[in-house]
Amino acid sequence: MTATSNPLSPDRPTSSAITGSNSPSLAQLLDLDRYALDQPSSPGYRAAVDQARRELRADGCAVIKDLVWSPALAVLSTEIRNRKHQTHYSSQTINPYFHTEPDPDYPDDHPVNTFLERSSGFIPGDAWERGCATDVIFRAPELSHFLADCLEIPELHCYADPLAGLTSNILDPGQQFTWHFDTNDFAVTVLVDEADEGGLFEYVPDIRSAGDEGFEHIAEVLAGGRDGVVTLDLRPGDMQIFRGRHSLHRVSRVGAGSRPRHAAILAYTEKPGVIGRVARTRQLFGRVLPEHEAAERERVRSDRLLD
Ligand SMILES: O=C(O)CCC(=O)C(=O)O
Ligand SMILES: [Fe+2]
Repeated sequence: MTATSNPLSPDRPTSSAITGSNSPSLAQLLDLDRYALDQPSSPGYRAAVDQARRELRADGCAVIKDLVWSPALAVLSTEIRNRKHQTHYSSQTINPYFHTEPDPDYPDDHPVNTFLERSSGFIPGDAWERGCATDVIFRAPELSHFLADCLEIPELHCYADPLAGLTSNILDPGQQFTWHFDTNDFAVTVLVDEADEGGLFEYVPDIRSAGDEGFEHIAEVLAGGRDGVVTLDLRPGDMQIFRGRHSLHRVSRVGAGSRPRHAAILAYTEKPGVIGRVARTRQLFGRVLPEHEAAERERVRSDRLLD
């Protein structure tokens, strides 16, 4: 089907043109005029990469403002709403390291033994069919190439995990994703629907480093301290690249009377073919697939070979 154009701006797509096409093109979804992801040798591309690198070097967080066209944003929002019944919600109390059980080796008021509420849900990877708008963005080689450039790594591959590769993080009214560190080196998020009360992404840049756990400062933040806390100005359509291994972060509680907050989370790995661990997959999605079981058996086998 041919895409109809937007009467206000002939080169830009309309939501109905995007929804009507079997599989939208990247140009229908992302503002390639501004960011030129499809022309890596252009000055526009270089400028975007340089800016993101500066932001990532400064505090581990870069925002690509308005990367998603606004008509495309409406399509992404509809795709999330249409799949929302497949959300796996879970409510747990976790420490910043994603553990749920106390550790008697540490005092009771230590971050390791401080458990706060994570109540949110994920729409899993197998809810998105190939070629839907969210999936087109996730799998676009132009985007993974751009992200690798921003992160200053040679190449990126879509996380091959069938549940955790492409997800949407759902925070309904009253829910929060409390303070934590990520286990991945970086995360890529597109805010699709913002809350009108709460639901803000907050982080404390480099609160820990490879040589220093930063427990004292972490304890202060967990107790409600605001020292060093940055609230990100993230708007629907923005893409965030975030290094969450060293920066404590959270999504603050969405107000009881607010609209829900929906974000698309695009996961990439430096090596191809990576599949997540069984235990973590169950924690986040409440189930595992045969691929997870097979990868776990493979790990055991290769571990034995290495011994
Ligand atoms: O929804 C977000 O913006 C990110 C949530 C988060 O920190 C995570 O999924 O690890
Ligand atoms: Fe996180």
